[in-house]
Amino acid sequence: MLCLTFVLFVFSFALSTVSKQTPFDLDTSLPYFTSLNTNYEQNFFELWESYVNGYNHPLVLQLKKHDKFYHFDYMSEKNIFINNTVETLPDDLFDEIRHEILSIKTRADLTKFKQNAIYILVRNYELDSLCKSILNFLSRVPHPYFDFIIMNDKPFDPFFINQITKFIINSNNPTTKKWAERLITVKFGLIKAEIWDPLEHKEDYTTIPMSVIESRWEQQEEQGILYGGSRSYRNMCRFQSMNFYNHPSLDGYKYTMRMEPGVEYLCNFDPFEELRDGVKYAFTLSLVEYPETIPSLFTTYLTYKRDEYYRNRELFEFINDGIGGYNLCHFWTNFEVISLDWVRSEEYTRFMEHFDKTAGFYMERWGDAPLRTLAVVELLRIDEVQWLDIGYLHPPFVSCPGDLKTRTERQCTCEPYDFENDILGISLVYMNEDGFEKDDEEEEEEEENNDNFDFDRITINMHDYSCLKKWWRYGEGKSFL
Ligand SMILES: Nc1nc2c(ncn2[C@@H]2O[C@H](COP(=O)(O)OP(=O)(O)OP(=O)(O)O)[C@@H](O)[C@H]2O)c(=O)[nH]1
Ligand SMILES: [Mg+2]
Repeated sequence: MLCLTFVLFVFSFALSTVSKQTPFDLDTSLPYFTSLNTNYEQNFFELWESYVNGYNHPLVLQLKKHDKFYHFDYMSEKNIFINNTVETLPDDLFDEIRHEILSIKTRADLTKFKQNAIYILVRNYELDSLCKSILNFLSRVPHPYFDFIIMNDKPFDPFFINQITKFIINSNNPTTKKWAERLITVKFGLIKAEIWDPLEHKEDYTTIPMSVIESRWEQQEEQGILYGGSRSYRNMCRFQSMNFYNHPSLDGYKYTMRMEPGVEYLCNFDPFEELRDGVKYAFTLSLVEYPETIPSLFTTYLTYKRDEYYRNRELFEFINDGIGGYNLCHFWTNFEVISLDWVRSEEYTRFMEHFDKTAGFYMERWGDAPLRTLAVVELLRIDEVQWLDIGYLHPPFVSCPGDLKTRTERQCTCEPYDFENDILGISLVYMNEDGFEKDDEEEEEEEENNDNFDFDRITINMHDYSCLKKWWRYGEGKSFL
């Protein structure tokens, strides 16, 4: 049984206290254990009971009412912030932290450290691939004691919660375990239906009839547009573009690094420590968007009325195709480090609402990556954006530092060059056994046979997919090559 204290926060006053014990050692006597006792919570306990009794419980719990319930917070009973704030920590404990995390010299540094979080949006069935990414992350970051904020539009399965907290807090790594237990809180946030899926209250969202929207999805599906027929993918893109940072579980944090299930970090790095002062957005890969997913995005952008926020658009050349259009370059948001103060600002909100009111997220299939990119270009200065030269894999693309010294220092396990063809590349492609790129027929055959794709790392010419060269030219300037 996990030796975890299960702490439940809600944002309003407590209405009642639940007296059941869960295997997370829920201690209802703690003063901060409060509960609105919603159906969600009730269901959660029922689900838990069936779980401990060995029933084959459903993976996804259907939630009838979750308007008041926001998140569970988990921390070990050894967590030093259960009874302390940064200011009230005893001096000897603070000294111990300073010796462990050298970048923390003052209590203000510790406050700053605590304001960083890893943010993950995920589904219950992605448990395995998320655990792998988390384990990989924990082994790559020198002091991986950030809080984890994990969100879902469906209630998290208790088994999911159990495993994830175990990997993050009770990690088997003895060198990090002590501080993980003392410093990390893991929060499991539930996203309200009306925030996640505005079409549930369509009359408040758009006058476009549902039949019209659905026929657009069918058309896009027939055209073979990636996720063209998916409502949930669209909800996800809209949530990542203009909502995640307002979830109450992120209150009090100032920066998040986004993580996704299935990604790998191929070099040592620290997503927050490496940020220059004043940076509001950091990325590692920049690619070209599928044009058919965003037919009207750029014209919608051009109709945005600037006012006092107008900032000279220093970064516009990065997305300029030279003839008045969009060159499709975007930051790949599945890895991003982002200032929450920035995205919570009035200017960012107003910018996103301009797009959202056209219902383009649903009529077309706008990804959060081009949306975020346009916001960066519109609202940030060059010195507020940073390219992080780290090794990162989100299949099928990978980035790897081009500079040997960087790769050595960061202990990278990736290779950035195709030596044979003398090409600097960024990509992974599907390979057959002979080492040649798989053609469509081979891939289809594999899919039919349910074979796993073999990923083999080869690099391909970055001109074809990557916008990094443009970034070096119009953004910060290139730092290698
Ligand atoms: N809770 C929840 N999470 C979702 C949903 N759809 C996507 N996500 C998460 O949102 C993130 C982006 O979704 P992905 O499916 O990875 O989208 P993508 O990266 O554009 O596409 P892939 O190439 O398939 O990875 C991931 O962290 C997913 O786990 C959903 O319907 N519910
Ligand atoms: Mg993904």
